[in-house]
Parts: sequence; C-alpha cells; structure tokens
Amino acid sequence: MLPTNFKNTALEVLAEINKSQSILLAAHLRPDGDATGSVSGLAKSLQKAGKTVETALLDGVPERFAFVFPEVRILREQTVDSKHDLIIILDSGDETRTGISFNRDQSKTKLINIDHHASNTMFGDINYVDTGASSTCEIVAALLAQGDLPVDAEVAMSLMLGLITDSRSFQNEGIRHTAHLVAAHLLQTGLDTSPILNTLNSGKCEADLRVQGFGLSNFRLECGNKLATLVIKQTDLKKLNASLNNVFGSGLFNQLLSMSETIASVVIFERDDGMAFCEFRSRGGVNVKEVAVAMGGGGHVPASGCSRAIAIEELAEEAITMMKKQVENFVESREKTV
Ligand SMILES: [Mn+2]
Repeated sequence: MLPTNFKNTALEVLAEINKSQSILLAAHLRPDGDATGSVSGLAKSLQKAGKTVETALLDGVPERFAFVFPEVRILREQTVDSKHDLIIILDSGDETRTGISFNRDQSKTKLINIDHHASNTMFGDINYVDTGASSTCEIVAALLAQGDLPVDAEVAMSLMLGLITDSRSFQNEGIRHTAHLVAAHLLQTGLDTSPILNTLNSGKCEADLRVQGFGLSNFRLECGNKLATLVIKQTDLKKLNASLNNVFGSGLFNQLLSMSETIASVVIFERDDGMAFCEFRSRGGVNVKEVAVAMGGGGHVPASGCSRAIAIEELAEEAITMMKKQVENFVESREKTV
C-alpha cells in the first residue's frame, strides 16, 4: 500500500510518532470527508496506541461527519500555544489553510505535514506529501500499516470516509491501485460501510436540493458547451432559505460536469460577510489548479478553489475569464497533438 518512494518519509514520521506522547492533529477550515476522516482516523489509532491526542479544527466537525469522530478535545482557537510533543497537520496544502497559528518551541515540538495536494508548500519539518494518493486518508492508512499502529473497524470507518469522498467513490482520473489496496485493507477489519454510504447518498437537506435546483436552472455554457459557469449570490440563497453550506452540500460542482460536452465548471458564490468563493472542477485533464493558484487558492488538477474578500461580480468576471482561457488553451493543445 505504501509507495516505495515514500518508505523513508513514512519511517521518519513513524519515528517522531513513536517518541512523542502528546500529539496535536489539525486539518483545514470547513473540513470535508478527507480532513475529518484523516484527523479522526489517526486520532483513534494513536489513542489506541496509548498516546494523548488533541485536535485543532477552527470550524469544528461538520455534523454529518460527527459519527466518525472519537472522544477527543477539539481546540477551536485562532492561536494555539502548543506544548505538545508533536503537531501533525493533515490534508492542508499550506499551514494557513488551518486558519490557526501554531505557537511552538521548534526545538521541542516538531510539525509534520501529511497531504496529497499538488499545491502543497512543504511547510513542515517533515513533509509526507504524496500527490498521487487519492486522499490524505489513503496516506494515513498506509502509514499506520507500515508502523503496525492499531487499525480496527473504528479507525477504518474514519479513513474509509475520506477515501470514498476524495476519490469520488474511486472514480478520480488516474486513481492509483494503492487506493483500492487501502480500501481492501480497511474492509478486512470488518468495517460496515453503510453509515458512510447512507450519509453520502441520503444525507442532503431540503436547502441543499433547492440550491441544486437553482444551479441546474441558472448555469450558463461557454466555449461551445465545454465550460459550465454558475453564479450564486446571497440574494439567491436568501430566496431559497439557504446558506453557503448548502452550496457545498448541493453537489453542483461535480454535477455541472455531467453533460457530455462539458469538461470544466466554475461555481462562484458568496457568504453573508462579503467573502466570495470559487470552486473549479474539470475532467479529461483541464488543469483548474493553475487557475485557482493564480487567483490565490489551491487544490488539485481536476478540483480546486479559492476565496477572496471582494465583490462577487468582480471575482466571477476574473474566474470566468481565466477558465475560458484555460479551456480554450486545453482544447487547442489537444487538437495539436491529435
Ligand atoms: Mn483531501
């Protein structure tokens, strides 16, 4: 399960874990299935191995994923004075993605960065960044197996959540065989995946579906139907009795790619405090990470995002202009190679 080129890094991480007693685990803001799964899976395993574990998640744990979270202290402060032996930041391309500044004595408290984002800035004392991994949960599972750390059905429940969500149920382009090996390993614990599948397949609320309906009625097509764009303003959300979370819960980002001609999508939406967000998706190789990074965000080649405190109209114009260019360039270079 562990790619051979990561063996040494994994051993370095395990050596730090072994010599640490108190360990702080953190992940990015608005934690998704992978962030929640990797923090909680690693937390459970380390607790079972006798370690004292705390977590730092500024936004807390999303309610729909709370079922995978163990009894563990969750720090929700913007500044954490860490006296822990070790800090491990998971699923975050940059330390700032946690929304937390970690004050630590660098000679006593090492910081480990475990992630799979191609935009990772290598901010840790040790960086285990495997951009070919489907999810951070896949990396954590490989790490635990390598280190003979406890992996029972409870640990597996957490890790499977991130594995399924980040791989879009093993449908990501270029998914590596190791994602399937990790899944098999997790299932061997006797894990019952039905709580995860129920949450993912039937976990929507009315406002999620209303936003989905709005999006499907109001998206626009550019570049000969190759690019789908959608702007959702606060006024739209208010009319639907919905909020920002319902945009994330709607499933729209990927759904806009379900038209046969469409290879990229961008959804621009805003929060009630004036923060505007973009989510980019693509298939077939269009690099939306480049667009997100150029706009101050990050992510993966087929899925990325950014946010800024500017007017939504302004962010939308910039995002749509850049995406049009990205799609046109992609189509042009593809035609050249055919
Ligand atoms: Mn992830």
